[in-house]
Amino acid sequence: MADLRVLRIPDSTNVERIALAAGHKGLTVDWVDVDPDDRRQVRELSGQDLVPVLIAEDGEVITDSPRILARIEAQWPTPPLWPADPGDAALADVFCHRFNEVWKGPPNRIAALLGPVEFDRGRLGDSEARAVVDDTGRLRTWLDRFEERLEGQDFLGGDAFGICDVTAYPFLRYGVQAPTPEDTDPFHRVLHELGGFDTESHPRLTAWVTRVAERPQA
Ligand SMILES: N[C@@H](CCC(=O)N[C@@H](CS)C(=O)NCC(=O)O)C(=O)O
Repeated sequence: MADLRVLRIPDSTNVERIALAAGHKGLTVDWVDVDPDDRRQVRELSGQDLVPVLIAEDGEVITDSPRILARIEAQWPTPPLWPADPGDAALADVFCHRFNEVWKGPPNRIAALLGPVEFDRGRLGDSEARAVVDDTGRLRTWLDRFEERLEGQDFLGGDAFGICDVTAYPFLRYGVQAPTPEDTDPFHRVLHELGGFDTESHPRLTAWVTRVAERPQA
């Protein structure tokens, strides 16, 4: 029997967080593949439509990747995802909270404006076009902050792979890696096309993507 049972859809950034965390801890996952266009199973089990959803051994159903990651850390503390020092652990939580609640805003808003098929800026009104420019600026400025953060350290939280990398990598990696042809999520396209970076523009962040891409995933 696997250590974890998790509902997922293809190309889900938040699901990839669980795969990275489980890989780090050497846990096995029984993945339950859900049709993205038919969420009945997800809804019946968890009362909402989003994945990942963890079904714990005791039958508890947990939604929301940060809560699932906290649960995994509590049950399998070694090797850790959070720093041992309480102050550093609190700072890692602040980073993750900001990533989830603030960083995701601009690319999500741009994806909503540009639409799923064509990034047709021509049909945007003036204020919408300005919003895309402003949010693209935010996305790119924050790439610079990540680049600065990686000076002298291999991972976003310090010298060791941890919760900050698990939280950010599935999103930031699109800055280097193109979405697969099957992946039609406009959010991923925004991250790749407007949030793109390379060894010239962001050498440390690009090397970090390569480093985390080599980590095991369940
Ligand atoms: N806050 C949730 C967000 C979950 C979420 O947005 N999941 C996406 C996949 S990454 C989803 O199920 N989206 C619905 C859809 O694609 O229709 C988490 O971190 O788990």
